[in-house]
This record gives sequence, C-alpha cells and structure tokens, in this order.
Amino acid sequence: MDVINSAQDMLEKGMSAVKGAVSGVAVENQPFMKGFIRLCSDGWLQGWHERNGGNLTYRMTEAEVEACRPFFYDTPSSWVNMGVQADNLRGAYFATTGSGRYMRNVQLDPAYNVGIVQINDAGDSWRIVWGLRDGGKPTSEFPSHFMNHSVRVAATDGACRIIYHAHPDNVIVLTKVMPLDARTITRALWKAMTECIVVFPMGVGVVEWMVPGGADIARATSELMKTYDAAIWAQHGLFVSGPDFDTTFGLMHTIEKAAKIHCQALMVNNGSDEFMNTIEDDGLRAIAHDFNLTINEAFLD
Ligand code: 2HA
Ligand code: ZN
Repeated sequence: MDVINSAQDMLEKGMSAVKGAVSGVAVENQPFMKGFIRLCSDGWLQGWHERNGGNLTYRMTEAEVEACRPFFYDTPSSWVNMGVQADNLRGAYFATTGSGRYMRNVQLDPAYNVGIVQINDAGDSWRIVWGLRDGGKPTSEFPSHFMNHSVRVAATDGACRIIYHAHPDNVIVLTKVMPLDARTITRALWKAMTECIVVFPMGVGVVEWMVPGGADIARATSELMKTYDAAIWAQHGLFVSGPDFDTTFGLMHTIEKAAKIHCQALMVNNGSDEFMNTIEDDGLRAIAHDFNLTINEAFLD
C-alpha cells in the first residue's frame, strides 16, 4: 500500500511540475526577474559595468520560489561551500548574476547570465537550481553578497532583499583623493546635494583596499553593513542594499551623483574647496528635523 501511495505521490508531484511548466509564468517573466533584469540594463547604461564588472543578488520570497519551482533543474548542481555562514539565510533562494558574465548581456539571455541558487540547511553552501546555463557559477562576490544579506536582513527586520555591487566612476575617483574614512566621505556626499541625507541618513561605510571575491572582504563589508546600507570599496566600487529594485538602484544612483557633483565642483574650483558654498551642519540638522530622520549624529560637527 505504501509503495502504491508513494508512487501516486510521485506521479502527482511530477504532474504538477509538468502542468506548472506548461501553464506557469516562465522564470524570465516573473515580476521579480523583470525587475532584476531591468536593474542590470540600467546599471550598464549608466556606465557602471565595464566588461564583467558588478553583480546583483535578490533574496526571493517563498511565493516566488514556488512560482519558479516547476522550472527548476531536475538535477541541481552539487553543493559548493562559500567559506562564510549565516543562520538567518538557511534554506533561502537567491537570484544571482553569474561569475564572469556581463551585466550588459543579462537582458538578452537571462538563463545564461543569471541563476537561482538554493542555500543549504547549514547556511554555508549553495547549489544552482535554475539558469547559469553552460557551466555558469554565481558571482565571484557571492560570499560578500551573502554576508551582507544576512546583516541587512537582521538590521531591517527582514525587509532587505537586494545587494547590488557596481563600479561607478566618481565614487572610485573619491577613494583615490580623499581619506578612506566614512565620516569624511559621507560629509562630502551629504553636502554635495541637499537630498543625500534623506536618501542615506546613516551615511556610507568605507572598506580600505582589499582583494575582491573572498571571505575576508565579505566579513569586512558586512561588519560595516550593520550600520550603513551602503559601503564603498576603495579603488573598486560601491555596495548597496535595499528592499526593492527601485530603492536599491536609487541609492547607488544618488551616491554616485553626489560623488560626481563633489568631484566636478572641486575641478571647476581648481581642486580647492576654498570659497565653495556648502550645506552647513545646522542645515543638515534642519533637514533631519523637518523630514523626521534618524541620522548618524556622529558624522555632524
Ligand atoms: O567582476 O565586480 O568585484 C565582478 C566584480 C568583482
Ligand atoms: Zn567589483
């Protein structure tokens, strides 16, 4: 009887997978994946993703996992240990760009350039269940994304779903000419453009130059992401986090625009900040008051 029941069970599961695959919405057309693809294209158009630069991960909801499950591989990849671990991401599913694959190409062929990975019950390994066709792997920065997700999920009561890394020019320029100090760089950005303190009231963290792609830079970045929702990597780029694609892309865009204004103002002023108009600290306090913001007070004089 048991054998018959389990055979019936298997048949039903098989049938529902077939039905889902026939009638369901393809992974590429799921709303979260459309948002994912659009962000990759927008980042490319901004000039932040030369060659295979930059990467994106999205933590899927349970409903999104179920909508995609009929399209998952019958045989997922083997488990790959990440060298980092997170209790609050045990069993999670992430959409991720591929290592060595180009943001520019995501829109043309999502199933080749993007994948879905499942995290194991121990919270320390991934396996590919969809996409990353032809031997692809998750982004080389997956350990950093994973640790940042863990810290931001905890810091935002589960609201954070996205980690986005890009190579925006002007942020990188700032790290070549300014002290690598979160307070100094945040103050320059806040004072470049009035709405910055509204968009990133806690400021921006700064990681000194480090070798990319490993567990060390992952730990250093995630330590900062306990406080900030964005962290600069010196001479490399920027990591941002957020609850949805608009907010996350908007944070990257705003920080880069403020960096550009700061750089250009210095350039047209012959590299000097003498005689430059600025937003005084009391002005920043007044914005915080009127917009009811909790800001990083330690960054004000
Ligand atoms: O090539 O941006 O930091 C992807 C990267 C690595
Ligand atoms: Zn990078």
